[in-house]
Amino acid sequence: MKKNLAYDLIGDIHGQAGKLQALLSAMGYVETASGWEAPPGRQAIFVGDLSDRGPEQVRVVQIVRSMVDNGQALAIMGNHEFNAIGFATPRRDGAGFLREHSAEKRAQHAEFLAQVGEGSALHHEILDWFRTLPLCLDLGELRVVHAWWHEPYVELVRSRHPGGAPMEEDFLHAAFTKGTDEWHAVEGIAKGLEVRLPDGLFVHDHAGVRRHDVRTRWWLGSDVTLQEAAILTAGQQGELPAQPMGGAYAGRTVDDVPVFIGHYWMQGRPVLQAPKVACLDWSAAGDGPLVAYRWDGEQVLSDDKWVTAGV
Ligand SMILES: [Mn+2]
Repeated sequence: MKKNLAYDLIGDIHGQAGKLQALLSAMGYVETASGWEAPPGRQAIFVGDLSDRGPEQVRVVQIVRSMVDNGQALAIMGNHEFNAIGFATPRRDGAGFLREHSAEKRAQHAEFLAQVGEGSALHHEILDWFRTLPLCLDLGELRVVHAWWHEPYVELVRSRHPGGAPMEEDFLHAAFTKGTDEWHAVEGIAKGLEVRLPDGLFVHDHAGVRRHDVRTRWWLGSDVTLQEAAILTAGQQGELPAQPMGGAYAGRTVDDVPVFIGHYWMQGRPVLQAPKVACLDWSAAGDGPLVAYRWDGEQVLSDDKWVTAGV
């Protein structure tokens, strides 16, 4: 297999096939009879969350899967793929499914279930492919994870599920059992570092749901205040106190290998989160663009390398 010199890292697509095709075209990828082809010496990397929410989720999976099969792309699992697997996997004890079928969780997943046909052969085929995706990638000179590169969790998931082969039943059951090491690791890697707000405080997430936990900018390190670290939708930043995060907080700055992430519904024009941290999710699921970072081997990232499409 050819050695790739350069990668185009692509953010959370959430069924927006039009934005994906526009972005690939903008970067010189070409659609052929066997799928989309990367420019010579390049390969795409998808950071997860292909599914849920958008109008053409099956199409997006087809495009990305054919690119992976043809050596034109790599892909990792996001929390939405992980949840899709759990939603359709029966518990061994017969008590329902690994991810509960509550009204809230079914609503989050309803578009996907409708588009694939819940329980259909296509549904199972897509999930079988999702199960082969790794939760993170370490390519030596760059690292890719959906939400949080946290070394202890990375080591655990790599040893239990390196990707390529389907995620095993034992690991899957453990990862959907709250409080296990596997549960903590997958929660962290695919959903990020969340902290509980002080008593009585809450914020609203991008869907307007009241939350007592907030996602944090783990990449700012541990010497930050709650107000600085919390990732909030516009207008809420001043509502949290400027109190230190405390000794147990696991945030860490990235000083070695650049890390690419998705997940966080960033707003506005794409910018780096830190010299070695790029978030690729700029709300393509909503009104935002689908975003790529064109990486050519640099160890310190640059705001000159963004490509956007779809708005
Ligand atoms: Mn996500």
